[in-house]
Amino acid sequence: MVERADLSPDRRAFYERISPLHMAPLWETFHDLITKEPATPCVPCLWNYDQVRPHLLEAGSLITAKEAIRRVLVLENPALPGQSRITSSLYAGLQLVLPGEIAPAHRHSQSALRLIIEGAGAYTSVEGERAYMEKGDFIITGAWSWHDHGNDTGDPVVWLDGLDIPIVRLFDASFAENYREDIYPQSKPPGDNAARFGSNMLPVGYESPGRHSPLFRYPYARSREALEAMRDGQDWDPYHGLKMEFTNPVDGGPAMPTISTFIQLLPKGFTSRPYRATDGTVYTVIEGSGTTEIAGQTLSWTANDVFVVPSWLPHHHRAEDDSVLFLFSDRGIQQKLGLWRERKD
Ligand code: GTQ
Repeated sequence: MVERADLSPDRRAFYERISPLHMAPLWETFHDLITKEPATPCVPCLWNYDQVRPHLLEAGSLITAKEAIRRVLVLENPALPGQSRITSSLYAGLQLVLPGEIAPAHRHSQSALRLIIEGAGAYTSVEGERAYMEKGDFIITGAWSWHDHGNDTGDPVVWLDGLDIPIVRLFDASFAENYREDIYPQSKPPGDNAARFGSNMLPVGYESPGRHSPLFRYPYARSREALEAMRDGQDWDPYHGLKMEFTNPVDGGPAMPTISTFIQLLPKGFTSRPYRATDGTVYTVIEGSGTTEIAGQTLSWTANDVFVVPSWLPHHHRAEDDSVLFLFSDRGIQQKLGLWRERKD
């Protein structure tokens, strides 16, 4: 019901009469619904890893990965508390798997990505093949893929999870299933996926069973080497430095239909020009340090920090050191729907 002091008595009475019929006057909400420009409810925010890490490890002493199913601290946009959203359309969280633990096998409609922050040698198993994790590696678990996580190393492993939970929620289209055992049977040797789909070849006659990339591990060592090689060209984009998108080798589109993913190199001393786009974006700092100014607010970041730049807020970066950022957003789905826009201010 519209609560407004300046509402005339006859209009108020009318609104009260139609309310029990589950109707409301559009003219009272029109300008909030159809805004002239994006008006995100989200705010910029940074999670400093050194500050967050002790709490994540404390969660490790409160609950096992198995009991929790997924032991994750959700990164909530401060303007959307309790909604498990870092932007309006995306979810992010930090997941901890301690030595000897497993996170049991399941699958769901939601697409997931992992960006490894700490630890080396733990694994995510995707459809029966283990992807061993190193810092900076980017791993996808496409919609409805069986996956479990495990850590046979002596150290904790932490990664950033990015999922399209709010998108699937928007459509009320969530399904999920647990596997009957904790660990999904290993049917392929580690590396099989990289050989088939990550070697600039595809199996002849290959038809993708899903909409996501069949390649599920994008190793940091390879992405980093590529960025370093391109750097020699000194061909810096004034808005992006050097920015590359991770693609599905089958169609060249985003690695997952609902989540687009990028890696960005900003050389020491580089200041990007002010830029904005309709895709609210989650950044993880893989290497380096710097600042990002977002609509007048400055976030200072260093390795392992996570921060969010909401939709359509003008922003620019300054790298204090050679910096590599991993980004994810809903850009691909917006582009498919004809909604995506950018502005180079
Ligand atoms: O690893 O499967 O952060 O299902 C949230 C939901 C991680 C996962 C999350 C999940 C997962």
